[in-house]
Parts: sequence; structure tokens; C-alpha cells
Amino acid sequence: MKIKKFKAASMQEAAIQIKKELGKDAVILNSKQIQKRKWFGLSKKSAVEVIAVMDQDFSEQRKPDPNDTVPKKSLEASSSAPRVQEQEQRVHETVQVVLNEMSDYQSMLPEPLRKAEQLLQDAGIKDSIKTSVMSRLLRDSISAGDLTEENVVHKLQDVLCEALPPKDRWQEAISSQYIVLFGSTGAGKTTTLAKLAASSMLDKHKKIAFITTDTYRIAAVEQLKTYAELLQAPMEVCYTKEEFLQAKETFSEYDHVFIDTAGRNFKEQQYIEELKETIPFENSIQSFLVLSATSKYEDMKDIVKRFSSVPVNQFIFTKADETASLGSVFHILAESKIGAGFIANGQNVPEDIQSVSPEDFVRMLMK
Ligand SMILES: Nc1nc2c(ncn2[C@@H]2O[C@H](COP(=O)(O)OP(=O)(O)OP(=O)(O)O)[C@@H](O)[C@H]2O)c(=O)[nH]1
Ligand SMILES: [Mg+2]
Repeated sequence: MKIKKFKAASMQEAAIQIKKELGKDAVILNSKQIQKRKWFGLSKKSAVEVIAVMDQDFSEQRKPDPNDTVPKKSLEASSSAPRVQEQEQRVHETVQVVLNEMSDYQSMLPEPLRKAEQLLQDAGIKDSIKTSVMSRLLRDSISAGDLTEENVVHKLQDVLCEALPPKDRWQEAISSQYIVLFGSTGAGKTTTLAKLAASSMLDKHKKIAFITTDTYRIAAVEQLKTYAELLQAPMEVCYTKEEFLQAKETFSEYDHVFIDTAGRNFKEQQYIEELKETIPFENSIQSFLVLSATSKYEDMKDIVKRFSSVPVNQFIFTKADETASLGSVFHILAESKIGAGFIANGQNVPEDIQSVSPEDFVRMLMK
């Protein structure tokens, strides 16, 4: 596999050089007009810069089989559509190798693809995904013959959306009577619960109530009580499953009951068991696993795994405003079957939260 940059006075000259150095099966990856300096930089001359690639192995495979009785057309002679298709196919097959092998392949890419590569880099997308996305982009852009920045960025967004859970797993909104949020310590559960409750009441004019099972921290009850008082909504504090069932019954006439839980170190399985013991998860309960977008990917992944025995409807990612990239959130979603219900991006209640579709999320990721 060889990739090389050629500079020549014209495309024809470049083609001769490429054929001489890489052979007739070489594929042109990119070409652009450049200005070549002459006479110690005093004058300029137009020239072309061409990046060509030659996949030796592929070329070997394509050598004519002596036992083949059907005469094959010379590849060089056929410069029409089938030749173009062959080249596209070959680009696809070789680009994977190029991306894997070339440490400085970015400089070889056409400008719009370089932009896409940079966006993936800035978003913190891991190398394995980046490589396959770039391969797909290159192949699709060349097939469609529309290598503009706008089209490539559009295509990039489509490819990333395809990697996420399907659309119907997103934007579930607040649909059940009982809504419970759980997740690690300080992830933003209570604040997010207050945001969701406030918008249900203020925007949708729903009758709401609160339950908290967070009796672990003394201040936790006070924190939720403050929001309940501001919204003039009733609140019950529950220490046991019996108290929880009683509170559920008390609020059975309410449109939505927002349930807060204690943040614990959920690496300890016993806390997950305690949560399940206090709250009997069943269909009338809509449950959200709250994760901070500022967490490390491995930590988020671990929490998701530990909550696999709890029925989780959707994720809520908080603190999107505090991180430079949503790459780890993308990876968690891409590996999961459930979507994100909401993304919170600030401390203000109730405004700093939004429901998202896969397309919305990808736009946020690319910002
Ligand atoms: N920047 C930012 N801060 C947030 C966001 N959501 C919550 N916070 C802040 O994060 C801190 C913890 O929020 P809480 O809502 O108390 O978190 P919690 O998960 O209920 O915490 P525990 O109950 O102790 O587990 C508070 O200072 C919040 O204001 C967000 O989307 N962005
Ligand atoms: Mg809390």
C-alpha cells in the first residue's frame, strides 16, 4: 500500500508521473491547483498537487487468471463509467488501510474531509469509530461526486445518527404518572427533577407532587422541599417501601409525581438493591438514569452496567455546559439500546434542560 503526493505543471504531467511511480492501477485521492514559486520566490507559476494511492495487494488480486478463457478488456483502455466504479470501490478498500496506517493521513485528505475529521477529533470520538466514519464518508462522497464541505458535514451527521439508538427511543418526554430519577452522587438528580417538575407545572399546567427517598443526606430533604414550596406542590419523605407505597397512594390523583433518590456510590451493589427495595419498579413508573456528561467514559459505562438490573427508560445527561466535548456521551449512547430523554446544560431551574432527538444530539456533539 503506497500513498504519495505529486506536484506537476498539469494534470496530464501528474498522471504520467503517477503511472511511472505507482503503476497504472493507482487511484487519485485528491487534486488541487497550487502556486509554485520560481526564481527564488520572485515569480509564481500555476501547478497541480495530486495525492495518489496504490494498493499493491489489491492490484495483485486483480491480475488476469491465465486459466480464464474469457478475454478481459485492458483496464487502461476503459476510461468510462465501469472504470470510475472500480476506482471508487478500490478507494473504499484502500482507505481503511490508509487511515489505519498513515499517522499523518489528515494532510492527505481533501479539505472537506479534513474538516469532518477535525469535527470528530474535537468531539472526542474514539479512533476506531473515527476511522470507520471517515471511510464511509470518503466512499459515499466519492460515489455521489459531491465533495463539498456542506455535503460532507451533512453526511457526517447522518452517519453519526445511524450509530445511535433508533429515534423512537428518544424524546419520550414526561409521559407516566410517576417519574423517578436515580444515578451517582452529585450527578444533578434533584436539580433536574425540579426542572422537569417546574416545566410540567408551568408549561403544561399539570398537577404535580414530590416524593423523596433521599433520607441519606440531611440537606437533601430541605433541597427538594425548597423547590416544592416554590412550586406550591406537596411533598412526602419516605424511609421505607411501605412509606413509599403509602405516598404513591396519597398522590394517586395527581398528574405527575416526581420522585427523588439518594446519590450513592453505586459501585457498591448493595445500594442498587436498596433502591430496588424502596421503589418497586413497574410500568406506571418512568425511570431515568442521570449521568453527568463531565464523567469519564469508563465510569459512565460502569454505572450503566451496574444499573442493568433496574428498568431504565432513558438517560438524562447533565452538565453538558461544563464539558468541552460530548464524545463519551456519544459512546455510551451508541453502545446502548436506550436513548437520551433530556440533556441539562446549566444550573438554572427550570430553563437549563432540553429534550433531544438523535439529530439534535449530533448537532450538539458537532458544535
Ligand atoms: N453546570 C451545571 N450544573 C448542574 C447541572 N445540573 C445540576 N448541576 C449542579 O450540580 C450540583 C449537584 O446537583 P444536585 O441536583 O444536588 O445533584 P444530585 O444528583 O441530586 O446530588 P446528590 O443527591 O447529592 O447525589 C448542584 O450544584 C447543581 O446546581 C447542569 O446541567 N449544569
Ligand atoms: Mg439530590
